[in-house]
Amino acid sequence: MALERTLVLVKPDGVQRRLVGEIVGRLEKRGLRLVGLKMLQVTKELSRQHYAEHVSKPFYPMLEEFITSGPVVALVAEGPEAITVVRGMMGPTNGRQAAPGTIRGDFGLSRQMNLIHGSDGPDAAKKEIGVYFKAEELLDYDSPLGGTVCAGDEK
Ligand code: D4T
Repeated sequence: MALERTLVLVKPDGVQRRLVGEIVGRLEKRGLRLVGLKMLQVTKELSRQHYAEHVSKPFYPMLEEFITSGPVVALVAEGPEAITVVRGMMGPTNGRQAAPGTIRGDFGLSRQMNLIHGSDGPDAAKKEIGVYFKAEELLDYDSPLGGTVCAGDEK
């Protein structure tokens, strides 16, 4: 079992709807450890870096307009299988198809304004953490309560 780091964004709709605490709180309550956290304005250049695989798709101009429309909260969450765990908590891309209990299923109805981004695999996580955070912005700190979140052989 791998201890992983994943990049999470609370997108502009999440910030505007005052859902930052709710979304970040869910990640914390699940047991994930925050190792980096900040609010920032995504620029067009940053959007193109983040969504490089989507830049040539028909929906990209609208996606760029949305993701640059207001501040986002970016964070790096760490935990055993954190990438899969966060993807499960998010629910599928389209909020209308997301099950109750997921973040998108509890708070969203949109495919574009879907509140949260989470890396979809280890390669994406590595790339996206590098896009949003400098190495010195990620903090390694003692976490005595970590022992109550999962057993040693689960990390
Ligand atoms: P992100 O990457 O934001 O966590 O979302 P997903 O991983 O769930 O979804 P994705 O990469 O397929 O899409 C990225 C982003 O584009 C928006 N989108 C997607 C859109 O506006 N119209 C579309 O047709 C699609 C497929 C939603 C998320």
